[in-house]
Amino acid sequence: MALTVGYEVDEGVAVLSLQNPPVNALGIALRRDLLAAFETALADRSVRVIVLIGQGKLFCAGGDISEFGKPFKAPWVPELFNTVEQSTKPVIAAIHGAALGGGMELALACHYRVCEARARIGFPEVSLGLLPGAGGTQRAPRLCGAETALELMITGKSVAAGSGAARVFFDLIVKEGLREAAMTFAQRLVEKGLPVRRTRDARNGLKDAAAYQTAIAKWRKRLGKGGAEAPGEILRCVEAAALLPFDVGMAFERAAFDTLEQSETSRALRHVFFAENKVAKIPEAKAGHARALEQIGVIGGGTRGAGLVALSLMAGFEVVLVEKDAPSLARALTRLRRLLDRAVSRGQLSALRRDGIEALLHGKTDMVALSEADLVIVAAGGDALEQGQIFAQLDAVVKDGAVLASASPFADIGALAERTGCAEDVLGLHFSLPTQMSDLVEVAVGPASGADAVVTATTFARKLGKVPVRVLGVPGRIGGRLMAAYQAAADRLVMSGALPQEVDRAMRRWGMALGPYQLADVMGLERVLARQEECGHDRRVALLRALIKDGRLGRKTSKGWYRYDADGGRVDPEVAAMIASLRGQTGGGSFPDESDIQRLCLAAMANEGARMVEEGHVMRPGDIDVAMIRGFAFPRWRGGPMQAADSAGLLSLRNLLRTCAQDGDAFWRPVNLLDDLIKNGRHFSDLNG
Ligand code: T1G
Repeated sequence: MALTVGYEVDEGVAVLSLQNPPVNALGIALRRDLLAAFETALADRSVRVIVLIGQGKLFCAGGDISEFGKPFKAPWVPELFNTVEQSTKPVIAAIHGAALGGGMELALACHYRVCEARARIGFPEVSLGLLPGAGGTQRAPRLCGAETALELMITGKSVAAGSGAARVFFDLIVKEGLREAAMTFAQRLVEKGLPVRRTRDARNGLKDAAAYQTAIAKWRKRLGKGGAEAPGEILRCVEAAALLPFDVGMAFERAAFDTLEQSETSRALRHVFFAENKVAKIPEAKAGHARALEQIGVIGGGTRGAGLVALSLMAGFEVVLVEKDAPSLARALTRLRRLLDRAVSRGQLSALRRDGIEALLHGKTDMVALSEADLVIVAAGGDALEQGQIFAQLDAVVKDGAVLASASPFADIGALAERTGCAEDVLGLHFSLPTQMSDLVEVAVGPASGADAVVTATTFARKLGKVPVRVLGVPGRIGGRLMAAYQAAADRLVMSGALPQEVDRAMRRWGMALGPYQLADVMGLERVLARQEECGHDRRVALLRALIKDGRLGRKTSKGWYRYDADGGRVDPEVAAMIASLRGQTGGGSFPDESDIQRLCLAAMANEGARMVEEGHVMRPGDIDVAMIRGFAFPRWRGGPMQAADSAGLLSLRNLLRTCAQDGDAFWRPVNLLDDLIKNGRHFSDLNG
């Protein structure tokens, strides 16, 4: 087994190189090899100074996240870093690329730090539901004070080592020549006979006690009373750093870390970290190659189309926008300019770039203008027939190899491909709305979609800063189908005794940003009805139809499931009366309590997700989790519907579905995959590969 730590001695300087690709994560092999190399350097009488440096693209990305949730193997990082800090010979960290989490904590345990100015440093543990558990909460504040420590640890954001507050961690910051600079620094240490300098003994960051306490109070107020798990624990550990002796503070940090590491939230967030890495692993990536992408065509400048044009322009692409006639084009350009101006106000686009960006845009009313486009997105055309006609016309216009994508979440990609002579270049690109704010792009693959087209479309989505998730190109995609199942479950609950506001409150308390009825009013009830019908839930939409018939289309008509005025939305007694009247016809059932509402909605989503896995629509349950978190505001700290179902227990959810299915409503019938997993003692997470 190749050593994960290189060792060489150069004129009394022992250089220990971390070489555990791809990111020098502090897995057990690296920890053991680092300890052994360190002990060798300490025992080698010719060694006067020790330099730690990373091989590859960065210094160290921290603890090995795949090890969490399992018993830790010695040496665990806090102990290893204490060994580094207790060294009798000066230890220098030489940082390039990134020092994140445990990587930055390793640097803090060293006595001196030399860093490349552009290297990223930070403590992203909070994004995993954790805290810096290898001395970071105790050592960092001793150097940088509470404000910078809390800003870095509670936001989890990385900063350039050469920027503002981060400089305080480093003795020398260089633009390039890191290794030479570190070696020169080491020689100087020897020449000057500089001693070891333990961060645990530093006081600079603690000297101004008032400022320290002010920062603690500010962040405590910002976190609010509850103080969400990891952020609240980080605050308490940083506060302890100023109050407790170092070793007691370390014990305090370790206890807090162990509690978080065992929590459902951290397990869920660690799952999302790997799931988001895995969505990139698509079968087409092996054989496919991304084609050149310079000019993007967009047909249709409505809400979705204008959003796509804005995103493409902001990503630097030349864009040809085609509308059916001049008035429509004028309206589309007005919509687009509003989006670009809003991007400037949000800081997503500089005013300077805003001025010049329209030079990349060509507004046209004839598809022949798309003859040079590398990728064309069809964001127009209502039903399948219209979409099919557009694709047939496109086929006659575009150049060989142009990728043709439907933006509609309900388009049947196979059917559209048959209307062209280039089926291998046809697929779907469904940007969840609002296109500017949502990260998700569902790459809908048809039966004939070629690897190059899929890789090209996926690359395009990434260049727009989106998260592409692969799905089969059948109507509904991931988000549409799971949100339709969520809505269908809620509608059944309302017809069996719950009120819309009770379902909404239950789901908001469970962690959803909005309940299904609030969301329906935002989306528009006609669009919800169309989605329910497209996804096969057209039997239980009588109530929805009744509201639409009553002119209740959602927020845009100031009434939908709720009534809206200047003060926002409020419960509308008329809706309750409509429900009672309809329920009277079907007979209300027992009123489900809040946890039943939550479990039933989760069970419905997870069951639909299991169906998509079983039918091969998606590659992994984790892909569904990423899609729902990134595109449909599913709470990240729940890990996504499939992870949440694992956490809730598949057996109990399956039994809940079975109970509901007893009255013959097929909607609740558990799919076979659920039974298979339960029978074999497995979980959705076992299918993530
Ligand atoms: N542990 C395990 N695997 C990791 C990893 C990590 N820390 N970081 C990356 N990987 C894998 C990743 O899954 C992918 O695998 C491959 O490496 C390349 O990653 C004790 C408790 C450093 C900015 O949260 O942010 O330290 O998909 O594609 O785009 O107090 O990786 O190829 O099989 O993302 O160049 C805290 C997480 C850990 C940093 C590089 N550290 N990593 O981005 O590469 S907890 C983090 C990143 C901790 C201590 C605490 C990024 C990156 P595969 P990649 P990249």
